Amino acid sequence: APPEIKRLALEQKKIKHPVGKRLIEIALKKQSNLIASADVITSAELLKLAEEVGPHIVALKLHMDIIQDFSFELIDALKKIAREKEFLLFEDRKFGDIGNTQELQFKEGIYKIASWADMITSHVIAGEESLKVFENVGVVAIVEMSSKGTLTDDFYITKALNVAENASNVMGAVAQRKISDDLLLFTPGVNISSAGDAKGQQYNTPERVCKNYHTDFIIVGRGIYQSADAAESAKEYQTKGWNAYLESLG
Ligand code: BMP
Repeated sequence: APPEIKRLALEQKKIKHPVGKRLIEIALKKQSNLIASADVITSAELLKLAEEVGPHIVALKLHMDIIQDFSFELIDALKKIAREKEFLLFEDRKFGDIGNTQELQFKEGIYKIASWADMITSHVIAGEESLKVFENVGVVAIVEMSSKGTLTDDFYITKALNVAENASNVMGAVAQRKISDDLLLFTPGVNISSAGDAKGQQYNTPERVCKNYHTDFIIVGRGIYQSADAAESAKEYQTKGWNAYLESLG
């Protein structure tokens, strides 16, 4: 597709948040709308994966609390790879408490997420004011989940989107449907070769989420980190995701 279409596609979104703008900038430069979910449990595996998928992704999504040997050396090493390969660090913490508790979980404890994460996920169940504590970070609101039987029905989604759109630090939302142009849309539950797992996860292809949901960013976990060659499969998801994104513009 011609470059002016690419420019239009991402700039049509009315994103004011600096982290959202940075993500769009990286996406255009790398021609990627891929976020790899690094759900591995050791520092060594995480760093290896970050090196391998780094060139193909816009952000690396983390669950830092599953790492058995967490340390700030890991954070420093990750930051270095993120800088070199140009991607953001996205902690999928899914906060879901009152503001005061979320603030402690965000800034304190072992992980001190506020000191290194570019982006975080948060539920919006505690209401708009609870989100104010997330400063100097791009917040991605969980408005709809990918799993079978999720409680995020249409009524919840409408109310959650309303909270997300009113909070100035929220740059995007996790959902399985089209949302407004005021927020970036992130869609997990993406896999080329599987329909789901035995624990409720449900998968769609990159084509489906880009064309049917108008997803901006696809999130891929096991499809990449459990494949025989993570770099190769990241490249495949990058190509499939980006092409589907361009085609979704019509
Ligand atoms: P996988 O592609 O291996 O199923 O991993 C999906 C990732 O996205 C996991 O890290 C999960 O926590 C996250 N996720 C999800 O699957 N569904 C949602 O609705 C929200 C998520 O953050």
